[in-house]
Amino acid sequence: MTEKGKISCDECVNELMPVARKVGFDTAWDRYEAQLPQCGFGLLGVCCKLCWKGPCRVNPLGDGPDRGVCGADVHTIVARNLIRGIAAGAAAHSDHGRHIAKTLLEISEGHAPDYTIKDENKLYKAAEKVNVSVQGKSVNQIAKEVAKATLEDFSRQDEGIPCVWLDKTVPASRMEKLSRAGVAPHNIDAVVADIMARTHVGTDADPVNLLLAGLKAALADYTGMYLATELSDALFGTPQPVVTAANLGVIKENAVNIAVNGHNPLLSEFICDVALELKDEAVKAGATEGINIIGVCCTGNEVLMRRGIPTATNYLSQELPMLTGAVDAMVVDVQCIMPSLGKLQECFHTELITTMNSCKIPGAKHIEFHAATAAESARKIVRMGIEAYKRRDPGKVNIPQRSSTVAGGFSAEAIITALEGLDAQDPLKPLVDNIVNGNIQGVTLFAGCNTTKVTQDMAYITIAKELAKKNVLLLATGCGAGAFAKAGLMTMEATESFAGESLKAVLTAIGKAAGLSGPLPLVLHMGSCVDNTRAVSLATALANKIGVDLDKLPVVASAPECMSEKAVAIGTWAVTLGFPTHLGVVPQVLGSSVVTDVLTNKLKDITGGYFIVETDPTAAAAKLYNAIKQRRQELGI
Ligand code: XCC
Repeated sequence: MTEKGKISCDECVNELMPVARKVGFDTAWDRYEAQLPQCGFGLLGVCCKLCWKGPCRVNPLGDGPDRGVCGADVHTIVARNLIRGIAAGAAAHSDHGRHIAKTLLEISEGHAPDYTIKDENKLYKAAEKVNVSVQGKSVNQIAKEVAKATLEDFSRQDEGIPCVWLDKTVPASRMEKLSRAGVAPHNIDAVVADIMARTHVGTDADPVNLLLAGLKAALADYTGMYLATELSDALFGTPQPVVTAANLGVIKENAVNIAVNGHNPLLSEFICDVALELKDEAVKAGATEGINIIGVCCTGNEVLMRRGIPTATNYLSQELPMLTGAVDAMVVDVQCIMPSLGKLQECFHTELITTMNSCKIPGAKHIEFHAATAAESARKIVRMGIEAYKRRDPGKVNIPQRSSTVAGGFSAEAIITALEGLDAQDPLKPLVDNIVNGNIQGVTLFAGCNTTKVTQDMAYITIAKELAKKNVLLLATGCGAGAFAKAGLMTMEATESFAGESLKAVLTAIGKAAGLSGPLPLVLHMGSCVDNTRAVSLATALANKIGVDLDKLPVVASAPECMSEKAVAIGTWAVTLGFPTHLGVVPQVLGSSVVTDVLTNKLKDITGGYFIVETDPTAAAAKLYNAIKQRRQELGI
């Protein structure tokens, strides 16, 4: 149980816990409880198991051995553990990006006939970023050259040339700073491999040198994310504002419910298409409302942003949709998928279907996804859902009737389009003007996960309300966006209720100019975790417009429930790009005073960014606001 005793702010969780008990299933919260007390050495980051002479544990309080068998001290151990996490995060995000880039290449070569390039303008924008001229070339030819230029960010051997998707997406002054510090990656894969190599036993022992390699890997993570988002937009469309719903009430009793879970839109897009195509088969099976696709975690965010597919829940409560007894299939791709789902599906009729070679789960059926046969796989999966529906036990159906309206789809482009309503010639001007005059004090990007260590979603909601009151513009991605969506904070009503007066006035002016019936939502949904780079693209546009570097902007980031290695990588690049970045969960580094000092203090001198660690949400909001105020002061506004 978390300190305050409440496991989640999401009432659906409380409602379905008795069902979990009834079917004899331990949820993530139960499993957390069973782990307590968690290992104190692990929490401090001082346990080293990089070689089989270990595991070695160093007591940072000086009570016991102060070195591992090889002689590594606590600083080396903590730094090595941390940067291995960053490398894993970078590997995960960039593998997603590589998959998208390779699919673009396959499409351009005619090997993925089911796909089309839905947003040619976005492809042209990508071409400009990777220095591909579009003059006189066919869309296919451009796609091919963009894909190849992008894949060079995974293969370039010249260490003097930085990754193009980093170089062209941050202000020139930031790029200079990164290059000077020697942390600009030339090749995503090489940088990840470098971390594995330098953390091998008996290699890099200097904590600062290790951390610098970590910053480089974090920027490789950024690069992989950026290209994943931009090329996904080219393939599937750039999100535009869309209204949908969130929470378990989106599951329909009279429909074949198919949940998409994970991160990658390559297959889920087809599942959505095929759901429409096979509606009659579902109706024939008795599902009068046809096929209902629902999202979980970030695959959910992807299809919410582009198609308005409702979201069922975020990471920590991903076991809940199955517990309703009304999910007929859950299709998963990669990352943040709980292995427990394999066990849980045994209690229900649900088909759990894995689709990627790198992600198989005992208990699941595997239908391997290939770009060449995407629609065929999607049809097979949807038909499995229809068959499972016929086996659904109505006696086990238990759908909490709770859902909130969500206005999502706020890509950077969508925000700019909305601003064009106020100034068609210079859409960023109204935003800059309102930041300068203080109507908008600053911007906070909420990112990151859920964790059992705190009350699910609570810190997100508390910090957002505190900052909104103080006229801070709020953006969100990933499971943070899921928290706000479920809590009804992505609505115009939330703006009316919780925004400070001047923020409300600005959001209303933009909303009205954009043809909405009221203000923009209190929290703008920018997408999945890979889409955090959408916020950077907006920040970079702002910085370039004002003529300053990113570390001068009153822009901060917050990850109140960070958990995954991807979140560690994201937090690290946010700091490397110059943003004050809040962590609401204590990072596993406190065992080393050197590493802690670099991350929360010394890094400021190199990148301008720093970590703020604060587990109390109200205090965190105050610290984030102070960071914004300080930036404003330094800018003289
Ligand atoms: Fe995973 Fe993206 Fe974290 Fe959620 S936020 S728990 S990484 S699903 Ni990205």
